[in-house]
Amino acid sequence: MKTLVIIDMQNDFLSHGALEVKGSERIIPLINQLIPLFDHVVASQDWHPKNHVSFAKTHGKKSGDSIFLRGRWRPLWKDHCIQSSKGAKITESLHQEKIEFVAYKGTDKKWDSYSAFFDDGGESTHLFEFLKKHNLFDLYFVGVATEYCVKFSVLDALSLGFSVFVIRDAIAALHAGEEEKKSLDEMKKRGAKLIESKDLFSRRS
Ligand code: VGL
Ligand code: ZN
Repeated sequence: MKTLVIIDMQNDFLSHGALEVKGSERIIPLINQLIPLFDHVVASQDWHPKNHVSFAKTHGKKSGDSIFLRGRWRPLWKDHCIQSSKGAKITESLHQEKIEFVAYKGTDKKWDSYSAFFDDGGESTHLFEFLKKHNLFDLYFVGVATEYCVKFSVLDALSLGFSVFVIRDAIAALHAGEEEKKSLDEMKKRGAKLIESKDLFSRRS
């Protein structure tokens, strides 16, 4: 059965948010139109404690700086999506009634988590367990940000054996351009099918 996976449509990633993703407002009405086409809907929420490892301030650095941590360079961000803050809320303009499960990610102070499935320490958000329990193996991804949470969630979903679709016009990138293109190519190469929302609408009519 087809499951829509809505990644991080939270106030902090929208306009005036701490980490604004340009184009994220534009995809809200589209996601709302897609929701009724799906049997199941799940979502993820970036959900950080204060002084999270991904925050520049935690390390006395500026956003945009990187730190070398546990084997690789990791970008540092402005404080964002702090647990229970307004910025961490899923935007009220999104129709949320059908959301059956929310994967909270980046909840451990010591680990970041771009993936909606596992954090960098390997801890599960229980999204995989939920999908498996309900036999939901066809996943359609929408949301933000293309080159971070969408990409890493998609790659994990592929590794876990799901059939993965990315609805190209219903995702948005933090940095549109080269990084965005590289991420789309990587998802495609690994086996994700890139589709357009019109492919889904037309199938119905
Ligand atoms: C994200 C940067 C930091 C995302 C989350 O949702 O793509 N990006 N935390
Ligand atoms: Zn984050």
